[in-house]
Amino acid sequence: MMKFAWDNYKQYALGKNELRPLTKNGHIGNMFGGLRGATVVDALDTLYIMELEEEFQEAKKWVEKSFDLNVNGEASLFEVNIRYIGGLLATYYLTGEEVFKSKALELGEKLLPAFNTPTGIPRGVINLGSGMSWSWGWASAGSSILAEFGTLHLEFLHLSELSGNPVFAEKVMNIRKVLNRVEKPQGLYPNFLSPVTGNWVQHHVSIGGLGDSFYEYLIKSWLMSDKRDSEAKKMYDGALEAIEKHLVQKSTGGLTYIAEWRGGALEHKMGHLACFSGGMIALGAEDAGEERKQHYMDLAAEITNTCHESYARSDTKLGPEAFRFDAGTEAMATRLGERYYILRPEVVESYMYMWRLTHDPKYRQWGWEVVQALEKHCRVEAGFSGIRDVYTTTPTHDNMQQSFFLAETLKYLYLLFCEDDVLSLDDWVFNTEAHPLPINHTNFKASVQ
Ligand code: DMJ
Repeated sequence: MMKFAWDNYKQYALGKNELRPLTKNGHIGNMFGGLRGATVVDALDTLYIMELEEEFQEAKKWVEKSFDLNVNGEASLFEVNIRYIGGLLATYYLTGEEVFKSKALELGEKLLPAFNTPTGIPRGVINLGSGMSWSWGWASAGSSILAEFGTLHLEFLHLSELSGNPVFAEKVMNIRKVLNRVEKPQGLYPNFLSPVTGNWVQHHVSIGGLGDSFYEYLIKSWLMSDKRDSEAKKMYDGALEAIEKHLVQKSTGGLTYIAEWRGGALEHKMGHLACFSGGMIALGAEDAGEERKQHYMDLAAEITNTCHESYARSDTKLGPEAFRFDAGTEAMATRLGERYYILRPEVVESYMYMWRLTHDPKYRQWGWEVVQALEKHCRVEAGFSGIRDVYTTTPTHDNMQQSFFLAETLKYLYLLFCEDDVLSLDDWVFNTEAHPLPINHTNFKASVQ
């Protein structure tokens, strides 16, 4: 599947950001500010890990010869960090090849002006040429997004480590400071924060989109520091406790899910994005103390089961973008606009963690069901495509092979069927785009205050 996805991207879209597999051309989009080759950089480490050597060399050659960082355009700080910097750093650590390190550092420098705000909380959009930065037009009152400024920590610590320049680590440690200072409503972290005042702008809380990887990076910061960054662990424990108290629900049919919170009122909806949380909670359970460990493993298994149900209850056996628990519905999309599947990884991501941490064979079984469904409904003549409606067996394709399909979905599926020592969880943490970063077993100064 990886070879098919890559070969088609290479044939029809090399150098563009994504492949359009129906029209057999490339897509550039407006997320990466003039940067190109998002699929190349996102796919590098997956090709390497899968030992697709020829294909890895093709990707590497493109980075060496054609990857231009002197661009001018508005980029998402978050997306550039998780896909490009994460992909380059992981490939450097896996191969030791300097080109990946130098590109990561050069790109990292270009992101720094986004932090020039009164609080040091970065804005979401940056012009990679001029260094000017903005908040997203759609974000309330010029706010920055929790999942965006909260998903820089892992990569930025590595940028400091590799460059010897503390500035990257300082920027992300300051984000922590601001977050620790501001009062949390009932211990929860809302999704919108003003980079000017450092106060919350709106009280919407979600473990799915807009919040998700902030929580993920707290527990992974702790793990990546070889369990020395106790501030991150404390923040994670506090956040998870509040989430469990206020957001975790049980449906009448007995399914556990995590609802969204709008200033106190619950919306009984779970996004596909929120399905990473089963894996995250299992990953953190080990260090929750004897008493809590089993409790969190059970919670992780229940949430993963609910996400599996969202797949099992569809005609394609792929899950919708969001599913709801209301008006007699359980784990199914109720709105037309939420029935699509865009090759997202979060459900198989949780299967991979649950498999590694429990070895219950059902997770491999569930992963295999996803493989079969992808082959049946998403494979088209020239690549893999998202579908517009998971509830019909003759779905319309959206003509987009997302770069995270190669970075994450296929990598997590592959790891689900590998031995545990392939990218062992004892040695690596995956950034939120599934790019592996090494756990520091020696002296990683930047990660500990
Ligand atoms: C990926 O880019 C990352 O996993 C991110 O954290 C959330 N969204 C996509 C995949 O769905």
